[in-house]
Amino acid sequence: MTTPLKNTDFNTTHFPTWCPGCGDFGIWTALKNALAALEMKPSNVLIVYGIGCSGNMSSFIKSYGFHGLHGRALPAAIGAKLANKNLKVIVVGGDGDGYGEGGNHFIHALRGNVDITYIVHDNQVYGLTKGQMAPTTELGQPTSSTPEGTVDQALNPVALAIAAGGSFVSQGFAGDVGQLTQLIVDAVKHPGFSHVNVLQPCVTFNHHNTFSWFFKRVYKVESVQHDFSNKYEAFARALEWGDKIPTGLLYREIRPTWVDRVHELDGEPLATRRIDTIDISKTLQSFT
Ligand SMILES: Cc1ncc(C[n+]2csc(CCOP(=O)(O)OP(=O)(O)O)c2C)c(N)n1
Ligand code: SF4
Repeated sequence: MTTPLKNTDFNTTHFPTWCPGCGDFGIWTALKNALAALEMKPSNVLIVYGIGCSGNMSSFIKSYGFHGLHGRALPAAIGAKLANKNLKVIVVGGDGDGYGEGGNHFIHALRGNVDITYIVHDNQVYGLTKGQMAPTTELGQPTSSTPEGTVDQALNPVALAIAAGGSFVSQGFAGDVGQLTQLIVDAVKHPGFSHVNVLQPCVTFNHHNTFSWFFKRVYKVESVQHDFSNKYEAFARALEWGDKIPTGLLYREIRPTWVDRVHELDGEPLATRRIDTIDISKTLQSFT
């Protein structure tokens, strides 16, 4: 009998260098929890990282890793997945990296539906380079590059993901590690491109979207009987920002992956896909 994995099995010899209190710690814990719950050995998973405080996680998680160019994590990850379809591929990056520099890759990854998972640390600023405005910075928000306030409308990543054809679109919060762990587990098990946008307070450079600001606004979509298979309902929820912000699985559909489509062109029938359900409650209890 094999010994169950623990989240500490994914630690490296480096302790994170993030600012004390940064939301990145919650995402780091949730990702390690999820890898352990999924029984994914470090040698069976590739994590591709963007550039930023978020991408610095490459030094703090034990697995195969690739830390490439700013905004180019998704194409590297898709290439790796297509070269080795048995590899579990996860991408970790920031909102600047993924929705700014890499915005085009994000849109096309969503519609392509390659079977990888994309976790975005959405802190509404460029953290590593000291707090410049990011695509998700709220309109009018002063930042180090816009001291008098931004004039661009903020991008809504989850609404964009649904509109662009995402087959698994979800939103977590770095202050709720339990829910985020479950979302990452479900995302990795989803057959297709899965997107987890994580609301992640940057305690050093974003003094507006703080932990307490989010705690007052986030609510779990399960608590309002949200139908994640209804695209219109999902889109309406995804647009919410301000007084209330939804977390949880917003939208999911099962459709052929990019590889399935290629096989179809080769004359093979489309695979019948299903999502396995596993009970990770016991494993989760051991993390609390
Ligand atoms: C092509 C390119 N442009 C700019 C930079 C400088 N740069 C490094 S990290 C970064 C911002 C990262 O912000 P984000 O992706 O939001 O991640 P965070 O640090 O907030 O986690 C920038 C602009 C770079 N490395 N490469
Ligand atoms: S600058 Fe912000 S995002 Fe980066 S480690 Fe510090 S608190 Fe976290």
